[in-house]
Formats: sequence, structure tokens, C-alpha cells
Amino acid sequence: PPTLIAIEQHASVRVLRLNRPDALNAFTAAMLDELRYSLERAAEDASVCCVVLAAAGRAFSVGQDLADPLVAPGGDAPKDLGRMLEQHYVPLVLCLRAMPVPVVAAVQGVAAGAGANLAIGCDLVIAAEGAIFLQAFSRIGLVPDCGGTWLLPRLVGRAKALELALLGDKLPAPEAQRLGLIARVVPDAELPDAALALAQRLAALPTRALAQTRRAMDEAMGLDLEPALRREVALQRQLGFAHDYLEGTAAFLGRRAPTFTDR
Ligand code: T3D
Repeated sequence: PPTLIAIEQHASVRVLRLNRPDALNAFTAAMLDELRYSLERAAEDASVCCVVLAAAGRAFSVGQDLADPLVAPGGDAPKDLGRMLEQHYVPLVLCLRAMPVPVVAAVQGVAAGAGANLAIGCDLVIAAEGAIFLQAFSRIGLVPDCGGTWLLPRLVGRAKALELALLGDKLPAPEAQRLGLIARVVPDAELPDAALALAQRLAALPTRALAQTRRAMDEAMGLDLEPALRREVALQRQLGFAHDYLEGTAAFLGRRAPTFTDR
């Protein structure tokens, strides 16, 4: 049974909590695989309409566990970090980005390295006022991974992305919000309730349309306007034939609350 990821269900919201608090949720291969497994189970479960990625203890995650023998220098052979990424990080990030439901990251304390980039790879990031984000990679001679090179310039522009990635300075949550790296900041004590409330709001919205919105935006970032317009046409055509569009319009015209079911 999973232990490195604690799982809670609140109505249709599935909370996946990084659960290695004594190690500040530093990632090991087993933890990354368990997180992916938990995401896959949530993706398959029709009763889940939103996922919250949260963390136990005082930090969200300090990133890769640098003491893990899989990556820590020393021993008989040099460590193949590419292999670690290919086997454990890349599939996790792709899984996160393909989730059929929105994913909210709830960040308290430090989010460093892979911890920062997994968080900002979620759909909405809500952080405690005291949280800090840091691209720790350059400090140890690495490049940003977990999608950092793709995400950062898209979220904050090249100049700020390079400043964050090259210097590796601690970025306080309010500044991260101002830059557009994260969506919301709340007082520290309010983070758990605020994250859950945000997730419950998302869970009540038309899930399939939300997942397709993320997909369309991710794809459009690599497209010219016309192909992006064509993708919108294709997605809108599909969604227009689906239940939630009928329900949403009927509820709007009938002045009642909608009940969405497509996933
Ligand atoms: O390697 C690969 O497979 C490639 C993949 C890479 C993905 C990555 O995530 S690379 C980036 C890894 N993360 C880092 O480089 C962050 C390293 N940590 C720090 O820079 C600082 O700890 C923080 C800025 C995050 C927090 O600073 P502070 O002053 O609040 O705490 P601290 O005292 O530095 O850390 C507290 C403890 O956590 C300390 O242990 P101790 O002295 O109490 O026994 C520290 O060594 C430990 N710790 C922090 N980060 C890590 C860690 N131990 C292992 N791995 C860590 N990443």
C-alpha cells in the first residue's frame, strides 16, 4: 500500500499529499513512482473531478533527494542523472500534464528544484504567504528539469526565467504571484482550506472542458494562430456534442444550477 503519498478524498476532490515530511519531502525514485501511480488511479476513478497535490510538514518539497544513492556522487560508477529523469521524472510530468481532471498544487514552505517545477506544472498553484520557490539546479551544476526549461519562460518570460534559473535565488510566494508564476497566495494558516475550496469549485465545473482547455493551451503555445484556431474548432465540435454543453446551456437558459457529468 502507498505510504510515501498520503491519499484523502473530500467528496469529488482527491488530495495526494507528499508524505516524507522528515526529509522535507525530498523525492526518491519510489516516491516519484508512487505519486505517478496515485495520479493514474485518480485519473481512472470517475468519482474524482479534481486533484490537489499537497505536502505534509513544513516544506512542499526540496526536490530530488541528493543523498539518494541513485544520484549522489560517490561509489563505484558515476551516476546517470538522465536515467533517473527518464525513468521517474519524465513519466510523472507527462502524467500530470495529461490528467483528465484539473490539478491544484497547494504549496507551503520551500518548493525547490523538482519540487518547484512539479508545483508550477500543475494547473493552478495556490501558495501560503510564507512559501518560497527556488530553482536550485544551477547551484549544483544542473539545468532546470521537470519541465522547468519549458515552463519558466512561458510563465514569466525569458528575462525573469533566466534570472530565476541562473541565480537560483529564493522567490517569495507573493513575488511569484506578481510575476505570474503562481495563481494565488493566502495567509499560511488558510492554505489547506483555501486549496480545498478552490479544488471543490473546479470539481463542480465541467471536468472534460477544463482538461481540454489545459490541453488546448499547452498545444497552442507551440502553434501559429491558424492551427491553434483549428484545434479550437476540433475541440469545440467534440464538446458541443457532449452532455455538459447541453446541461450548461439548459441550466443557463433555465436559470438553474448545472450538474456536469462529462469527464
Ligand atoms: O539528481 C537528479 O536525479 C536529477 C534531478 C534533479 C531534480 C532536482 O530536484 S535537483 C535540485 C535538488 N534540490 C536542491 O538542490 C535543493 C537543496 N536544498 C537547499 O538548497 C536548501 O535546503 C533549501 C534552500 C531548499 C532550504 O534551505 P533551509 O536553510 O531552509 O534548510 P536546510 O538547512 O538547507 O535543509 C534542511 C535539511 O534538509 C538539511 O539536512 P540536515 O542538516 O537537517 O540534516 C538539508 O541537508 C536537507 N536537505 C535539503 N534539501 C535536500 C536535503 N537533503 C537531501 N536532498 C535535498 N534536496
